[in-house]
Amino acid sequence: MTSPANHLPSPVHTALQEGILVVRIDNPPVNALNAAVRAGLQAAVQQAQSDASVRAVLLVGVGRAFIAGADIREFGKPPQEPLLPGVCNQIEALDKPVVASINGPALGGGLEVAMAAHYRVATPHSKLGLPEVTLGLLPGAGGTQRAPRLMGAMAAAELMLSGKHLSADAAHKAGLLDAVASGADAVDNGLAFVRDLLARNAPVRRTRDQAISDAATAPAALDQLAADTAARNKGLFSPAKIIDCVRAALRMPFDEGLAFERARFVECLDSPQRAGLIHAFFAEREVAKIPEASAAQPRPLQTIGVIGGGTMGAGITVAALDAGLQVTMVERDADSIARGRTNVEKVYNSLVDRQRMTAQAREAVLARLTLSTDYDDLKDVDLVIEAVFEDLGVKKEVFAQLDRICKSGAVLATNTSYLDIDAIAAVTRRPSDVIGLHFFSPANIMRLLEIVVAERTSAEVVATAFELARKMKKVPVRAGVCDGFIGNRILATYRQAADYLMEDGASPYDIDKAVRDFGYPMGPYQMMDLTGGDIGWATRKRKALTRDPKTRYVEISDRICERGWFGQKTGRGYYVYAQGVRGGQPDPEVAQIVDAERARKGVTPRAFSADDIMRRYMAAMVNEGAKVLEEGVALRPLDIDATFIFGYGFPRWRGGPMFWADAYGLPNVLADIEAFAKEDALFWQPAPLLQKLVAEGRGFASLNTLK
Ligand code: 3H9
Repeated sequence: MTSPANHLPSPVHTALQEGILVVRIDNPPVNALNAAVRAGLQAAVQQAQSDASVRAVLLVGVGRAFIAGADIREFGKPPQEPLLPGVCNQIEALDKPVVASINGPALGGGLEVAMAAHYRVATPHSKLGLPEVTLGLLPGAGGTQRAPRLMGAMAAAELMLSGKHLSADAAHKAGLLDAVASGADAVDNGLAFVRDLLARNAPVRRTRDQAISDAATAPAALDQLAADTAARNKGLFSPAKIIDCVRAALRMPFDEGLAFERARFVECLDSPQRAGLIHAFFAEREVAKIPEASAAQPRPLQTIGVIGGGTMGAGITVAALDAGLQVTMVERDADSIARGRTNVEKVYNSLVDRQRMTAQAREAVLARLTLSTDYDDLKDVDLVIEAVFEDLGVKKEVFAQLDRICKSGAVLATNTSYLDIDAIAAVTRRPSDVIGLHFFSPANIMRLLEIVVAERTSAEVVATAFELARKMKKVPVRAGVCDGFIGNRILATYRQAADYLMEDGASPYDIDKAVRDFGYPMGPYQMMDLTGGDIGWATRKRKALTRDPKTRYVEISDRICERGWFGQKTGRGYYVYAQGVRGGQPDPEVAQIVDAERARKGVTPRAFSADDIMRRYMAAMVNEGAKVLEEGVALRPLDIDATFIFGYGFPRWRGGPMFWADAYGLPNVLADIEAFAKEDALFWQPAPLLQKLVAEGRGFASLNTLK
């Protein structure tokens, strides 16, 4: 069979076996439903209809997935016939039984195809879900109408709003599957199932004809769910539309419900959030594509050493244990190692308390942890991560020790967040084995891992670090050495812009609110209170010696720290934190400090709207991002996007700062910077790369492919 779309062989093959038309979908890697697959499915339906010897149809996916959904690379391009909703309707309309035999993921449009079939069976390791919400969409091929008929309206709404994947067992219990097969082969499972149907003369059973089991109670429950969803998904477009579609399923005949769904789907498809979320989906995967991946193989990675049992060291230890690795944690004395053990155990105890883990499983994990106060115990580890106090001298001492002790070929990693890794590597006789692994706190939770490649780091060591990230399910971003690498360097710049705004007239509370309204979970001053003002204070003191005296320096944070107000941990920072009350309250005394600093500097406060605030905040972020790119500290704009989405709370639906900049328009970003430069030309120096892109009429997206 050829695909009419492009005259290539069709990715859908059919074969008649015992009167059963076996339809194999073969579009690696995950059988996404592109135009050729849709055309192939349509042709297979026509074949089944017109060939009298076909008694039933079996749909299977070749390889590791049934179907992972619509081909999301097609979104944003002109739609190509046949469209998936029509194909699903044709499958359902067949008057011979159609069975979907699922192996692996049946997601989004993939599950919609399966729900349009008359029966469903799956291998035990299959995953079923409607994750469109994570891409700014809703199930648009009948999913919002068929899922309520199979599993009930509320369960369907919850599945679609969560984007979660159900296990085969859970999907069976929920009513999505007729059976979980014991065998691993989808064709064998499916053939056995169809044979049984035929033997029983089982009828065609169309999902569209089934009643919704909770039709009486769902409307009121959906109102409550809608209210909860609005509160939970601030700023997101598609969740409310999903609920509207489920309401339509309850209220309208099936075909009207489908038309209603289609209209809402197109609204989602056209929304900028869809574009941002799909960019984030691909960025999450593209970051692992680095030059070293093709140039070298990772070294063996079974055993890890972690130096330090504080918050960071313990978090890294948990991440490594969760990845199935053997971990040796080293601390300087018995008290510190006991504290390290407690920090690690706390995480697993809490899982056991919340019944997310059995006590037995906790013991099995902790059995892979060795605690020691002797560096010599690191002599056999494959990779060691140092997470000690952030001081170059201390780190150099640690690396000199590691160089003496660790076996040849061990990867020596530092978790520094800004120190010069070349200088750390230089104290060893093996600088090519040294790399930065910058985890974010809490290290067992945060997805971002900045992999900092120093001057002499070998490709093999880089590949090993990426392999570690893969095992830990992190989002690895390759960064070069500079003060703060990608994330903290750009953060420092936009934080500076925020401080200027504050001194010039915006209150810290106005700034935090504008940033939250943009989509961040919290603003920069709330963040500072959370992480501890003393950390930034120490950095500012360190940098004071080298700071260009012409640079504008805002001292408000110093005034606050001088009072011992370091944020949440001291009960006071930019906000006051009353005992037992969640979140902080604005502090009138902080407002007085801000006023006093303005007066001391002779600044007459101006009014800034939320839009004024965000334009400066974002312009600073994007401009520094362009500089980071130009210097090769980040490989591509998408690496910066992934850094901020997965490590700094940047709203995923905006696609990351560089993607946002393209959408806002680079000429607009540049015009803003040039306007702000009239107030402070030193801070607002446009990045030459930004100027170049504007002059050439290009966007950051044009730099996303590696040469
Ligand atoms: C939808 O269905 C809309 C419909 O309701 C309505 C239509 C009208 N398309 O993640 P991996 C690529 S919306 C295109 O590394 P894993 C992926 O980029 C869709 N490409 O593997 C990667 O490419 P590369 C709803 C896709 O084993 C490669 O496949 N469905 C798609 O860790 C391997 O992916 C979803 O949201 C796609 N749909 O995980 C499911 N999916 O090798 C999205 C994957 O070049 N997909 N690719 O980097 C997933 O969740 C995971 O990929 C999956 C496999 C669990 C399937």
